[in-house]
Amino acid sequence: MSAQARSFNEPMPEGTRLYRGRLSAAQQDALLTEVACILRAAPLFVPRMPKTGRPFSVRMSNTGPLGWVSDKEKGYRYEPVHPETGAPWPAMPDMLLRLWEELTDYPASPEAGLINHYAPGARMGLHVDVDEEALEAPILSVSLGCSARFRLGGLKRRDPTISFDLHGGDVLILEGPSRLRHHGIDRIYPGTGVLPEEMGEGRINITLRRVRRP
Ligand SMILES: O=C(O)CCC(=O)C(=O)O
Ligand SMILES: [Mn+2]
Repeated sequence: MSAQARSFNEPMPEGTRLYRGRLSAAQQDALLTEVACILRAAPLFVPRMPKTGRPFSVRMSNTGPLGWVSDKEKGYRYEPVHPETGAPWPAMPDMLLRLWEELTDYPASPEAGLINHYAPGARMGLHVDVDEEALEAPILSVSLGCSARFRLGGLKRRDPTISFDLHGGDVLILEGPSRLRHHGIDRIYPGTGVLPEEMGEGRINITLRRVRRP
């Protein structure tokens, strides 16, 4: 195991846990194969901003009983079915459920696995994950494919931010005092990772969330 894979917590604010290289190359490949299968059943869609209808640059899909969606009319929310196909979201891979069990002590499974696809040029503005009732549950996010610049802010939008890179195989957890920190992706670094061919160049991020209180 490389020194990078072993490093556990870089200096991070309380409640922010970064596991560098938590997934081996073989585990990343296996997970990407599962994601490819999920995306065949639940194709990436373009979410839109509430009210303006402006498209996100990130395309999304979901796995698990609930999926995060957003459109002009009804805004940010969780839905049990895909907004375009109307089909239930595909089941969450065991690997992700096990990762949640191993790294969190939350007493219930995640309900939503939001899959974000960043093509070169895509980004995600500074935001807070706040559409969940179970705000006491951690957010666990897995990075695959190309590396990206992650920005972590404070509880208020204008608080100072820190930035660090997330690479394929990294796992980031926001919980407790960090659960409501602002965060976003400034950019991805094309050419730094590989996705299955049908996904094209870019980065996949899977964000596991508990939505309802158990
Ligand atoms: O892509 C990432 O690493 C972050 C994604 C994110 O913050 C979200 O989906 O809410
Ligand atoms: Mn988020």
